[in-house]
Amino acid sequence: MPKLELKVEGMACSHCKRAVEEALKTLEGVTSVEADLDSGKVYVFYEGDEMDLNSLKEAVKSAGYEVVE
Ligand SMILES: [Cu+2]
Repeated sequence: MPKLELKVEGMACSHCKRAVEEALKTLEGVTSVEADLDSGKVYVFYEGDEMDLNSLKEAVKSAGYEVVE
């Protein structure tokens, strides 16, 4: 399964982690999301040809966090 790796700023606790994961999971094509609080890395697993990076960024932003990479 294809995977994208994002670096997200602002996640401080398990609530942040869940907020980011849930926001990304609502996107079309996304099958699962795993956020790591320590590193700020968020792994997005998806199906289909390509995932639109901008919609991922928007979803993270609307949850109140920022994709920095
Ligand atoms: Cu938090």
